[in-house]
Amino acid sequence: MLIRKSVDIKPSEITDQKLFLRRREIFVTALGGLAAAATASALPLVLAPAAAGASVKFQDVVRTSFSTDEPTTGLDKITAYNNFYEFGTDKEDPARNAVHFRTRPWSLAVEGEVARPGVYDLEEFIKPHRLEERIYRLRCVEAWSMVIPWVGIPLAQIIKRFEPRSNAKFVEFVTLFDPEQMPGQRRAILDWPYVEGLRIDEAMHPLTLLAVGLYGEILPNQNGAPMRLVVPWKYGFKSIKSIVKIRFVEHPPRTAWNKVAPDEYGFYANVNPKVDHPRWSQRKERRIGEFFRRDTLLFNGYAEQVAHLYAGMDLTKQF
Ligand SMILES: Nc1nc2c(c(=O)[nH]1)N[C@H]1C(S)=C(S)[C@@H](COP(=O)(O)O)O[C@H]1N2
Ligand SMILES: [Mo]
Repeated sequence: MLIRKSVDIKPSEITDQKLFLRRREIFVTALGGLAAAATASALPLVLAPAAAGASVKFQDVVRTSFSTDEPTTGLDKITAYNNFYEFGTDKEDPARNAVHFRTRPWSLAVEGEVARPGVYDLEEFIKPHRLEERIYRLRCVEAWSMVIPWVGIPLAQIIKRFEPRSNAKFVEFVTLFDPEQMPGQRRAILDWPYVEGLRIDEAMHPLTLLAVGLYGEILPNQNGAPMRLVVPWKYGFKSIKSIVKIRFVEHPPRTAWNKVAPDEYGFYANVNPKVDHPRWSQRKERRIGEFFRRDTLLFNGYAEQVAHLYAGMDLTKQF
């Protein structure tokens, strides 16, 4: 068996080996950074990946009143049942194929209709902010849901610092494009890189979170490390992972899922039990870890906070 394995070794596996070695270097630096931060900085922030099985806890994560008090889904489930097509289309693929994904160093390009465009180092632009815990539901268009204790920063706080101009009506988000690290991108399942978008008022809504962690720890790679969007009243595919670019634009961006199937995945993608997916009902959902299906709620239960954003719109047409 061992001999077969070495004979069958693919170029991708050799690359993985190299990445793994590099990752160990990064991990050592991360621990160094953690020790230094604990003594020197007011806001210790370590976003470097942990070694497999290890974890890096954030310090001083603030609890707010935005969280649901529903029981949270187990960490084992949140990290083993994922949608992240860059790492494969099966739910188990991301946990397996994203192990060696390099998430440090990481920078974010800010472009378009803003006074302060540029390329920002992840840790630098996060540093001025307090990290918050937000326990939100995540409801996938495939009709399953979870309750996840995210750690992140309200996106509005970050956007304000870039100073969008008045003609910035929409925000486009782009995932890393790196087929060498992301095997799913070697196949034309989607028009890579993954792109998502929000109206500027949706992006600035206090519920919209830029997540950098969950369960108090840095984001596991399969959940969108080092940073991903979380828009709790919309279907999961709006919550784009591993973001490298934010573009402020005047017109609605063409999003990855909308491009492949516009009749199935609308730009708004607000959770709505009354608007079925063309191939299945959205009336109910299965909470991962539960046996009986439960009713899906309008705007995923956040109607009180967000319904006003869509006043006067026909949600069956602008789905
Ligand atoms: N870049 C990228 N972001 C993505 C996806 C993806 O395939 N690629 N899948 C989306 C979908 S369909 C869902 S349901 C959520 C799943 O997030 P989770 O794996 O953390 O539960 O991520 C979303 N963000
Ligand atoms: Mo999804």
